[in-house]
Amino acid sequence: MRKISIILAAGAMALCTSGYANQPQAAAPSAASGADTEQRVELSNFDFNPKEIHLQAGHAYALVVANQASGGHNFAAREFFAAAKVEPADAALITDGEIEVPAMSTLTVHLVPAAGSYKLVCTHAGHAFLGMKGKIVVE
Ligand SMILES: [Cu+2]
Repeated sequence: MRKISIILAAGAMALCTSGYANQPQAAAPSAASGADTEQRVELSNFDFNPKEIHLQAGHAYALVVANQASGGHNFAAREFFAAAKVEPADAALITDGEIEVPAMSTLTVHLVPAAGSYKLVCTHAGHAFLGMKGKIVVE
């Protein structure tokens, strides 16, 4: 008799806790919908972090390019930008497939990337040779 009542009590508790657990989960998707996914890329002497950027084709991103160095760098990915749908308001930030990022500054470009594998480099003299190259993979 005692064993059965313990099992029943445990079962009732499990039902209660699972009921509570569902409440915060239900609220999460609606809060996230509508906003662009942020993809941050850090530029330094002489590196991109991450070196390999993975994005989802057809998904809206806020590409945040942050230069933390005391000198200028750029985010050059001509084929990537040519294939992507760049938000018109941000198009002026891209010249010849390059985003020029002054020292200690951050620029954000909103875009929807197209599937493909693209080269990423910094075109400042010698920077790619020193390690400023990467890859953007859109699947
Ligand atoms: Cu550079």
